[in-house]
Amino acid sequence: MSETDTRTRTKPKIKTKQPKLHKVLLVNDDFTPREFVVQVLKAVFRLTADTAYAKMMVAHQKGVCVIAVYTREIAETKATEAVDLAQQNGFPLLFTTEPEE
Ligand code: NFA
Repeated sequence: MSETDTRTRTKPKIKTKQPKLHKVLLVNDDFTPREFVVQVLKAVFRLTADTAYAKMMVAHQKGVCVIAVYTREIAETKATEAVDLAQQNGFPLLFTTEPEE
């Protein structure tokens, strides 16, 4: 004779949320050489030469370009790394971060 299973089967609610993503923005300036910007985009953000050149040109022509999106800490670390690299080479190149909508 079979018995009824009376165990509670409620699935525990998983409370983890997706972390908010943050954009890294490249800001145009009149002094940093185009080739240096491309080198930074390749080294810090692992862009291909073609993508790096295209994004550099968007910032050059429009004033700003989204380079990539990451979790907040990674976005901030990469932006800082890129700005440090520029400063070590005497360029005023600027990267900023902001949360995605
Ligand atoms: N505007 C810079 C130049 O003409 C190139 C540049 C592009 C700088 C994108 C910063 C960001 N040398």
